[in-house]
Amino acid sequence: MSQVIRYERIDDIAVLAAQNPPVNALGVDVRRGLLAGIERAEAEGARAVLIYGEGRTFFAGADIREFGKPPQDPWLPALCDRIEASPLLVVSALHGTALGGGLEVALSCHYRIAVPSAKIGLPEVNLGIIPGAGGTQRLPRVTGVEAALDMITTGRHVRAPEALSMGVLDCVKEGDPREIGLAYARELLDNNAPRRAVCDMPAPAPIDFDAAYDAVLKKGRGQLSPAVAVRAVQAACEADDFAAGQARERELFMELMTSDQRKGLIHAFFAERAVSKLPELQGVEPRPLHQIGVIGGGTMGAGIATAALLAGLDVVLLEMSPEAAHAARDRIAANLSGAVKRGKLSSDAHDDILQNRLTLATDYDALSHVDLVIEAVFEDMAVKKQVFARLDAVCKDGAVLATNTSYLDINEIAGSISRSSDVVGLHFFSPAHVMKLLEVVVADQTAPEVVATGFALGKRLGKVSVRAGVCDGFIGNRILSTYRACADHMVLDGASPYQIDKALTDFGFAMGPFAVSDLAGLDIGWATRKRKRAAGQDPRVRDSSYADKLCEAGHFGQKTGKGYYLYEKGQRAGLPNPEVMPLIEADRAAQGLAPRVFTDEEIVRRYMTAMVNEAAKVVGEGIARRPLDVDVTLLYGYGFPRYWGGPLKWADLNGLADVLTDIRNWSEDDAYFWQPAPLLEQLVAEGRSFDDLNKEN
Ligand code: 3H9
Repeated sequence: MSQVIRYERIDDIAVLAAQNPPVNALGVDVRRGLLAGIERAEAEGARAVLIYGEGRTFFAGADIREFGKPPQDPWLPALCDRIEASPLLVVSALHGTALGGGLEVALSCHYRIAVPSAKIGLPEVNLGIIPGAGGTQRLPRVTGVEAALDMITTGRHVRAPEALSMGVLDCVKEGDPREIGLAYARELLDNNAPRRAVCDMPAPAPIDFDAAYDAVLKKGRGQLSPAVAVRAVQAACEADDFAAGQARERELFMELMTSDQRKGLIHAFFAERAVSKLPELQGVEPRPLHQIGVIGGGTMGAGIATAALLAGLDVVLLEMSPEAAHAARDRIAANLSGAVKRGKLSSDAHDDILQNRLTLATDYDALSHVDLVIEAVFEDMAVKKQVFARLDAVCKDGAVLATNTSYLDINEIAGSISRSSDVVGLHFFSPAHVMKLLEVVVADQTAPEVVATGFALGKRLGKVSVRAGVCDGFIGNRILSTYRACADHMVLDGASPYQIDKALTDFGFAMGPFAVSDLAGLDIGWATRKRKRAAGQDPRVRDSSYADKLCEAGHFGQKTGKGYYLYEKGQRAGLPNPEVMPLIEADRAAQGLAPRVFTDEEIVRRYMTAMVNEAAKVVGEGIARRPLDVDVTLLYGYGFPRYWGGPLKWADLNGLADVLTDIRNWSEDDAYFWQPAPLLEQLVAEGRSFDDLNKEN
C-alpha cells in the first residue's frame, strides 16, 4: 500500500490521491504508487480512475532532487504511457500548479478538469531540460504547434480559463478537486464517453521549424534548452509515429540532462530557495510591519516607497522641503502608473494608494509611529549619522532603523546611536520597485529579530533577500568593483570596451560592464575612484584616467546621451562613442603600455576569474555565508547568466584547480591584483568544491 498515493474506491471509480507535500513532486514512490493504483483499479474491475493531488497542488513536476542520480523504475515517460494505455477511463482533476511532469501526467489522462485558480505549464526549459515524459509530443497534438511552442519554450504558467480555451482542459469548475473530479468522472461514465488517448490523435501540422529554432536560440541569449525544445516539437510533426517522436524527445532530454546548463539552472533553483533559510533565524519571530518610513524621495527612495506601497504597506515619506516631497510624490505616482500599465495594479488601487496610503512629510516627528524606517539619503557618513541621530530621538521603541547605504560602514552608523541592535542595512538595487535583489546587511550588534524583520520585509516586497556582512560594497558591489577593475586593466592592456562588452554578452551577461556603467551613470564610478584615491590607494593599484576624462567633459552615460556609447534619443542601445578610444590610447601611452591582442575567450576567462577570486574572499571572510549567497546576489542584482548558476557554480563547473592556476600565472604580471583567495587555495588543496561548502552550511 503506497504511503504517498492513497487508493480508494467510490462505486466504480478508483480514486488515486497524491499525498506528497509540499508540492506532490513525482518522485519514485509517487510513480510507483500511481502505477500500482492503475493496475489495482484494472484488476478490481473499476470503470474509471480519478487522479488528483491532496494539499496545495496537483503534481508540480518530476522530483528535481532525483536529477543526476541513477533513474529508478517506473520512469515517468513509461508511467505516462501506461496511464494513457489503460482501458479504463482516466480523469485528472487539477488545482494549484500542474507543472512539468505534472502536466504530462494530466495529458496522458483521457480527460482533464480543473478549478479556475489552477495553473498549468511546462517550465522544464527553465531548469535546462525539456519536457521528457511526452509533453513535447502530446501538447502540440492538443493545442497545435504554435501554442505548444509558446508554452514549452517560455515555460510560462497558463491559467485554467486560458488552458480551457486552448483545449488542454476539458472543463473548469469551482470547487474541491476531489469533488469536481468525481462528479466529472461520473458524468463521463453516465454518458458513455469514450477513452481518448492523445497519442492516437493525428500529428500536428508543421511550421518553419528552422526559423523557430533560430528565433528561440537568439532570444535565449545562449540558453540552449528552449531551442532544443523546438526540435522535440518538430519531431511530434515529422516522426513516423508517436513512439518515434517520443524516442527523439527522450534523446534530446538525455543530452540536456548531462549539460552544464542543466546543472547551473537547477543550482539556481535550489539556491534561490535556500538563500533566505538561515539557521540563526530558526524560530526567531520578525517584528510586526504595517507602516514604514522612507527618508529621501530620489530615485532610490521613491522606488523603495513604491515597492512597499505595492506590497500593501503604508508609507511615510520624509523629504527636506515641501517641493522635494512633491517631486518624490510625482516619482512614486509615475512608478505606480507604470504598474497600472503593466496590469499589475488597478487604477482604483493606484488612486487609493496615493490618496490614503502614502503620507508625505518634512518633519521627523511623522516617523514616530512607523515600524521600520529606511533612509536613502546622500552617501556620506556625516549625513547618515545626522539622520540616525534624529531617528534615535523620534522613533518608537522597537522600530527597525535601516540604511540603504551601498558601501558605508554600518557598524559606525549603528555605533553612533543609543540603539545599535535595531540598526540593519537594507541594500536595494535601482529601480527598487523592479530589481529583485535585497542585501540584508547584518552589523555586529544587529539583533536576530531585526535581521528576521529585514527578511520578512524582503519577502513581503517579493524580493530575493541575501544576508551580507559589513565591508566596503557588501557582497555584490565589492565583487563588482574587482571584476570591473579587471575589465579596466584589460582595456589598458589592449582590449577595447566594445570587445569586452561583446565578449561578455556573448557569454550570456545581460549587458557588458561598460554598457552597465553608462546605464548606472559614469559619475558613480568617478565618485568612487575619487573617494578611493583620496583615502590613499595602495601604489600597486593599476589606475586609469580615461573614464575620468569622459566625466570631466560632462559625459555621464545614458542620462547625458554620451558615455562609452552614444545614445540617440529614445534608443536604449548605443553606438561606440568615437571620442573614447583616443582617450584610452592617450592613457596607455602616458603609462608606457604597449597594447596587445586579447581573444574573447581570454576576456571572459579573466573577468570570470577575477569575479570568482573576490567572491571566494567574500565567502572566506564570512561576508557571504555560503557560496550560494554570492551566486544568488550576482544572478538577481548583476545580470549574471542564470544558466551558469552564478559565478561560484561556474567555477565548480570549470574546475577550481584551473581557476587557481590562471590566478597564479597572471599574478606573475600583477601580483597585487591577482592574490589568490585563501578559501580557493584551501578547496583546491582538499579537492573540494564550492558546492561542498553549500551542503555543509
Ligand atoms: C520535470 O517535470 C521533468 C519532466 O518533464 C520529465 C521527467 C522525466 N521537485 O517554490 P517553493 C520544493 S522537471 C522537488 O518554495 P512555492 C522546493 O524546493 C520539473 N522539490 O513553493 C521547496 O522546498 P523547501 C518541472 C520541489 O509555493 C518546496 O518544494 N516543474 C519541486 O513558492 C516549496 O517550493 C517545475 O519546474 C520539484 N519539482 O512555489 C516546478 N518543486 O521547502 C518547480 C518545488 O525545502 N517548482 N520543490 O525549500 C516551482 O515552480 C514552485 O516550487 C511551485 C511552488 C510553483 C510549484
